[in-house]
Amino acid sequence: MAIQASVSASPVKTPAKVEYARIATEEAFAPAEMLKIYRKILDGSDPDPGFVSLLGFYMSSPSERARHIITCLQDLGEMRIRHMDEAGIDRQVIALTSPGVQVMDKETAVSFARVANDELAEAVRKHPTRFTGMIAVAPQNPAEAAKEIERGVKQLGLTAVIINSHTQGEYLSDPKFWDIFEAAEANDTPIYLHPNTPPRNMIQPFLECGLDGAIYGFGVETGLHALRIITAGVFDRFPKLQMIIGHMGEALPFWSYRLDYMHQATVRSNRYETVKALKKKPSDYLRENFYITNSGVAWEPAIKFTQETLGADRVMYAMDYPYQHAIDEVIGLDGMAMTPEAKKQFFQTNAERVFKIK
Ligand code: 1DF
Ligand code: MN
Repeated sequence: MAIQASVSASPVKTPAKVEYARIATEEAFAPAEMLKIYRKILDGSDPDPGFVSLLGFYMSSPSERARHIITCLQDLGEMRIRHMDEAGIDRQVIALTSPGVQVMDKETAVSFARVANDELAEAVRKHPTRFTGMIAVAPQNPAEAAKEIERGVKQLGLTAVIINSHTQGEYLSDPKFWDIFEAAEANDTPIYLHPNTPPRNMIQPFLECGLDGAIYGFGVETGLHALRIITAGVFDRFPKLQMIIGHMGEALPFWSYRLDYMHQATVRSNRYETVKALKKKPSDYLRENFYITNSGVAWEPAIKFTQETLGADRVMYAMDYPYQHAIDEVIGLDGMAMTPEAKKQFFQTNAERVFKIK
């Protein structure tokens, strides 16, 4: 099947009314105050190269796409809802845009996560039928992150956690972060592991050819992160923990066979101290502990492959507004050759269950 990608908000007609609600599950916002903090970091000494390449670009480029994105990110009101109406999106599940607070110093990150969560919760209270929100946390301080997860669930009514992949080069596979997993499991809330640009010690070969961002670096870095979490035994320790990964599972479903074979071969040969036996195969954790969204990938064969290998109850729709604000993709996905039941799971009912939408 041919690949048809569009690059901007296209002047196409609003998608027709359908038998299901369309819930978009990886949608981004950025408070103006966060962009001010970002400006300071960018102007400071030796900022993270991936951050400079990504947010440094969006915050300074005069291009139409960058202006549109920066404008849309800051709105949690009428403009966003108009864009949703134009695109036939019934509900957005919204999270603080990447890299969120993870690029900030520890103290600022902890305090700004609270500010952002309060702001998002307020928007959700104002528009309860259109918005659902995720809890931003600062992995820089795992104990505070755990507290914020509890506050987000119990006091703010937010129903998932957003973590934008690595935190200044550190990965959640390190047990020092596992208070976060414990809190997510205890509060019955999934963690959306969203991409970030590759960290300082990984980015150079990506950066020199312009492949560090959403085109490829995001997927490589975040797929690696999810795999590190699996192979570190996180789901043997926290079997009820659920994670969500976008961009068609950052390609991990496609890797399943090789991951299972080589993981077992590696364990058997005692090749690495760090590769330990797990209770299950890597692909079993993908099927039992991960939900996959199609953010950035409006492509029927990839969606069907993932439904076939993980189950139709594990694959959800996402637009990735405002980064991939493409109405024609919605129309294309409405037209997928799929049973009405599976299509409704994809667009609506899986998200309702995962994000506790009533
Ligand atoms: C981009 C893409 C930026 C995604 C994002 O957040 C993002 C991009 C800063 O195109 O630069 O979330 N995305 O998920 O594909
Ligand atoms: Mn995204």
